[in-house]
Amino acid sequence: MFIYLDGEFVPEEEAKISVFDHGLLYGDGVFEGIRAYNGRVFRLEDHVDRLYDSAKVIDLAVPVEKEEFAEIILETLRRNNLTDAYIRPIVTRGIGTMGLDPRKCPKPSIICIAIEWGAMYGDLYEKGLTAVTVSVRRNPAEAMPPNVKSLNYLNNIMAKIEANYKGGDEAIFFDTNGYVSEGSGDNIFVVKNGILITPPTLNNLRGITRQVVLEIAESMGIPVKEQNLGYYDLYAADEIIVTGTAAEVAPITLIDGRSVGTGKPGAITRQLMAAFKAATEKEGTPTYN
Ligand code: PXG
Repeated sequence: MFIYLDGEFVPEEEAKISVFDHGLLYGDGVFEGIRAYNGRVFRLEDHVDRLYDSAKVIDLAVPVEKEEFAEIILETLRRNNLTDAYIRPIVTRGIGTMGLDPRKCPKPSIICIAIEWGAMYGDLYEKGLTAVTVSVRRNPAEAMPPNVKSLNYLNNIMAKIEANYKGGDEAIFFDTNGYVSEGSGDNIFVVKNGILITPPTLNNLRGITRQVVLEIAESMGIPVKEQNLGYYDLYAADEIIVTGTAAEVAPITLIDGRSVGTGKPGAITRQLMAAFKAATEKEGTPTYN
C-alpha cells in the first residue's frame, strides 16, 4: 500500500509523522472520508470543499490548491490500483513544539490513505441496525461546531463507547438543548406519515450523503423537511435512517429497545437505499483515463 505524504507516495511502513505534529499532540487538523465506487470518486468536489471549509474555520491554510488536492486523491487510488475504496485525506497542523499555539507549526502536513473497505454494517442493511441514544451531548456549535470535521473525534468516540456498552450498533446524539443531532459517524432521518425529516445542520455535520439523500428524495417525489426533532420523534417514527460515507444509507429498526415502525426496514428506506446505490454506481469523478 502506498500512502501520500507531503508530496510523495511512500510505502505504508514508511508513512510516518512526527510525535511533535500538533495533529497528534492536540488533535489539531482536519480530515475527510470519501468513497470510490466502480472507478469513480463519489462527490469528490463536495468533499474537497468541505475539507477546505473545515480548515478555514480552524485557521489552517492547506498548502495546495483544491484542484491539486483532488488530483492527490485520484493519484492515491491509482498508485494502489483501487476502483472501490475508502479514502482518508488528512491535513494536520504540522510539526511544532509543546504549547498549543498553532503559530509554532510553520508547515501543515498532507496525508492521503486509500484502502478497500466494504459495507460498514455487513448484513445489517437487510435486517436493520440497533441504535441507542446516548447521554453524552454533541459538541455545541458555540463551542466546537460539528461542521468542522476535525482530528479530534473524542466527542464521537465517547458516544460510540456508550453505544458499545449499551449494545447498540450506532449511537444517536442529542444536542445540549435536547434536540436530536446525529449519529457518532452519520446523519439521521426519520420518516413520519410519508414525510422524510432530518434536523437542520447547525447541531450536526453537513453530511454529503445526507445531501444526496435529500436530492434523491426530492427527485422521487418524497416530501422532505429540515426540522428539529426530539426523542418523541425517534420513538414515534415509522422509519429511521442513518446516512454517511462509511455507513452509506442504513435502516435503524430498533431504538432504545423500541421497534421502529414494523421492526423491519420500511418502504421509503428501501427506496432510498436502492436509489443511493444506483447513484454511486453511475455518478462520480473518473479515477482512470
Ligand atoms: N456525522 C458525523 C459526525 C460524521 O463523522 C457524517 C455525519 C456523515 O457525513 P458524510 O459526508 O460522510 O455523509 C459523518 C461522516 C469512519 C468514517 O471512519 C466516518 C464518517 C465518514 C467516513 C468514515 O468511521 N463519518
